[in-house]
Amino acid sequence: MQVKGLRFKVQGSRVLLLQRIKKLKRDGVCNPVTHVLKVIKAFKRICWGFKPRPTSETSPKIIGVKLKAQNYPLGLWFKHVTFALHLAPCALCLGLISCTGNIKDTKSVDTFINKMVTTHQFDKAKLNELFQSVEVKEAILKKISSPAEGMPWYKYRKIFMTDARIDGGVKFWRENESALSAVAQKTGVPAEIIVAILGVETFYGQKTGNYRVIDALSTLGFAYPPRSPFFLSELENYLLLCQDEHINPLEPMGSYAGAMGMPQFMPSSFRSYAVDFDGDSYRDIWHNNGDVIASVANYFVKHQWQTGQAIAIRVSATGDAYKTALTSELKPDLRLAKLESLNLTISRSLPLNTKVKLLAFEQEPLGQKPGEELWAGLDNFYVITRYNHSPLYAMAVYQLSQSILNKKGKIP
Ligand SMILES: [Ca+2]
Repeated sequence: MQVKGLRFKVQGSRVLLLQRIKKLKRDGVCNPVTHVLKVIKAFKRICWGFKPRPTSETSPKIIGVKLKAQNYPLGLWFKHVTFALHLAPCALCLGLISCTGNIKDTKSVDTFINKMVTTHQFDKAKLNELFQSVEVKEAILKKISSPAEGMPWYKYRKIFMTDARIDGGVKFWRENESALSAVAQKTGVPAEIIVAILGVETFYGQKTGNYRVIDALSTLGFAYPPRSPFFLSELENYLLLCQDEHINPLEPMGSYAGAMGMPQFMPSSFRSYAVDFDGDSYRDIWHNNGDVIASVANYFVKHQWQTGQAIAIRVSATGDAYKTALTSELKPDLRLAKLESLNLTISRSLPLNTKVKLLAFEQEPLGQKPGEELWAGLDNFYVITRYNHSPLYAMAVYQLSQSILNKKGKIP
């Protein structure tokens, strides 16, 4: 049982361990990886050379596994089993530790540093010193694989449409009334949308992330091949913004994906859209609510927010003809006349030349039949999806904004 249990533990850890280590090794990220891989390889050879016997509760030690029918000398088998039993726990620990180590002296980091030196005239020695303090975090690699946007709307909505988040929005609005009013008047972006963005992103600044931004961007840039170009570009932008804003790159904290401050701007967004509201020459999206509010509004202005226009409107359908209009694209693509031809009725009158995007949001199933709620997303709904490319996200922001607005109006 002991051996069998150990075997399954190793197999259960295989996905976490071998995939990560192989990726890290391929990228040359962790120095201990080569050693760990050898140990794991030896252990894998041994453990996967056997298969379980039918369960035997009384089986001691080696009983419970048996050799596969293959050429595997008994002497070598015992030698390997002994070796594996001694080293397996050590290998697992080393494997996990190696995935949370620093990343100095690797080829990909050197390439990145050289680019920063040649393109932006950074000091090579200082960058080498900086990256000696940067760590690859296994927890970040796990989180990037399971975003909340993968869940159905009726579950996603419950995360954000809570009394606490609505009340928090009213409170934040009241505490920052003057900045919100000034920014809304100047930009045309409604205060309730700015407040709702901050509510969804960070609970009004209460949850801005527990990772050093540089660790998050380096982990995903150097150790997560599917998004490596994107995150290396963000790392480049991050170092540039730290230089511009006179920030120590090791200090700012953010999300596991490197999103920063109260509005969770990625570094490239910070450089393009963050603004200084209070005139102190710094764009402080971590602590200065005025800068935060103005920066969120500026993000929407730069993505063509349409002042005074609706965001999303409920639609009802007769029959199934509307389903041909449901696509993964988010940009409004249907004229109102087309809606009528698909037997759709919009709950509010709009100018005839308005374009909308038909969106279906999955409702909690009643019995065996899944339900859906239909909405027409307008240009401003599309603008919200530029903040996060998800219709669920944009709908959560919109509905939260309306709840905050209603509640604020009801409380004197
Ligand atoms: Ca400022």
